[in-house]
Amino acid sequence: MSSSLPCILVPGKINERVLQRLPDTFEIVRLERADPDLVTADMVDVRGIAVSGRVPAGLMDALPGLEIIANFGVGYDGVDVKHAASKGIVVTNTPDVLTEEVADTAVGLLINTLRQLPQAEQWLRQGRWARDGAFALSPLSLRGRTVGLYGLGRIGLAIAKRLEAFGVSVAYHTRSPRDGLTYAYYPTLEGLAAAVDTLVVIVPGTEATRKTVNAGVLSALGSNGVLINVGRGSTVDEAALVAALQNGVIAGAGLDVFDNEPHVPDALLALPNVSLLPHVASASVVTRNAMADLVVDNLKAWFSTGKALTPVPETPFTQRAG
Ligand code: A2R
Repeated sequence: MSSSLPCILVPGKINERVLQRLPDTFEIVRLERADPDLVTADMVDVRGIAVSGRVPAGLMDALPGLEIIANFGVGYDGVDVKHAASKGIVVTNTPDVLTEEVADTAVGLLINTLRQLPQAEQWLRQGRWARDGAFALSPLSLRGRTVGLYGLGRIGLAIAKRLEAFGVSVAYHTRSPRDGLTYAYYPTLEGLAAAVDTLVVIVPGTEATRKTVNAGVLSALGSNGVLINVGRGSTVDEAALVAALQNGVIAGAGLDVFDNEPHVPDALLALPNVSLLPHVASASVVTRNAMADLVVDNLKAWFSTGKALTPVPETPFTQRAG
């Protein structure tokens, strides 16, 4: 690790385009996983991390020259951002470039959940249409629904705009109301859940949002209620959700994210009234390429101008100000 190019550590797996683009400007070091015990003495030159996944405090502490962590994804709950901020390390994420893709997927998942389209396709593929006749009518529909958004940031707003075009009412809960919008605002999540029959979760996975979609919220959503989660699995109390789905407390759920990915509880897999996706909301080639480019461009900007393109709010540092 003696070249004059800044040295970037890539722990674990990351999008191929990041690995293709980094060597133009950087020296690359790979680590099997984000484990400080795997760091060797020659990694003392590491000045940046490009990561899709976790960066624990211990890994930051093991790299004395670390200046920047470029996270692949808008959610950066895998990075110990508090620790990074305390050490003056800038953390970047990939906002905006995935907003429309995730909003598209959220609406697709909502309709799949309500209209059982994945199950209907299986019916066709298994030859049951010809053998057994028409697929059963879906008990649920988007028609006449009121959708509550838990989170109305970049992605939440893009979902809300799509839902307006579908002719359904939209309401939301965030900590502070957004100016200039006509959607009904609810200062509590339980208040929102009680006012709507469809709840779409699109908040970040933080301590403040952890398990906030709990038994009380699900009960307020009611027996015609549908929960869609495209934010983070940690926001939903999964055991309470399974119980609510099993007992008819709510009618159905569509989930792209889970508490312990890639492991999905058997109890969820066994339920007929859920639609499950393997965390694919942003997972198209075009959008993942744009995210990869933003990871690399953040690192390039940091080492050429001293300013990252998209630092997270907790680490608004520049190289000069530190
Ligand atoms: O609470 P506010 O006013 O800061 O609104 C933000 C809301 N939010 C919360 N709402 C209620 N209780 C909380 N504890 C809470 N924390 C945050 O979530 C805002 O409306 C929204 C976040 O929006 P953005 O920062 O623009 O994020 P973006 O790009 O929409 O992505 C959201 C999440 C990512 O963090 C990933 O976990 C996932 O979607 O892909």
